Amino acid sequence: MNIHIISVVPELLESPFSHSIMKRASEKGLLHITLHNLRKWAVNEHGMVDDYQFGGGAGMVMMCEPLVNAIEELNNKHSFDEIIYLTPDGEKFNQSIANNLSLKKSILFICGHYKGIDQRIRDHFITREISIGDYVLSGGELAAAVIVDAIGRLIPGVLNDETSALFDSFQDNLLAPPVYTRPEEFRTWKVPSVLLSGDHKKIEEWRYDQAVERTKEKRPDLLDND
Ligand code: 6GU
Repeated sequence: MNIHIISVVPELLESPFSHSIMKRASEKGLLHITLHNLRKWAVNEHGMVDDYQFGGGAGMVMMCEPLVNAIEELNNKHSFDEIIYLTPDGEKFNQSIANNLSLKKSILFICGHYKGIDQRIRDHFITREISIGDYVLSGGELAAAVIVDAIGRLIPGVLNDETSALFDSFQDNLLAPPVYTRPEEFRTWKVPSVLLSGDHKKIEEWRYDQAVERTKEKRPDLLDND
């Protein structure tokens, strides 16, 4: 999968994709992430990419010209399946959107800043608008990091059997069950005996029951969803 990200602070995104699973995905050639600095398409030598909003009001708006030039240049070269604008007023991100996006070949993410981008860009170029939750971040970069991580790990071959995404929380609208590792007893606190029984069918049943209990207790909203 090819992911391109346009941002005014691409440096913010260098670290999140350089470690652990995301790093492995790039090394295996399964995920290519390219960061683009919007200032490259600035309207003047001062790197101008935003301006005051018509009608008055506090806060700057990202201008049409730099972003449209950037989007058109990149889209001509890479022909994106989706051009996604990251914004607090977008559709709320979840595992089902992550699953859907992980099947795409090529995605362009646009990180908003300030008061956001000129509406005409949204009207004419953006295919999807996504938010990562009901709170406001100072820019779309951290949201891009969250979304790219969530979809990157779903690309076939990125995770191995041990880290398989099939058993993640949310894949079946259930939270994941509790997990334990050695030692079997720590300060008198014991690991549930079923996990040491070697009876795989019983272990599966226990995990499922625990997942349902946990979901009822912490996230009952997930259970009334279907
Ligand atoms: Cl995608 N962007 C910004 N700026 N704030 C957010 C967000 C995105 N999602 C939640 N809050």
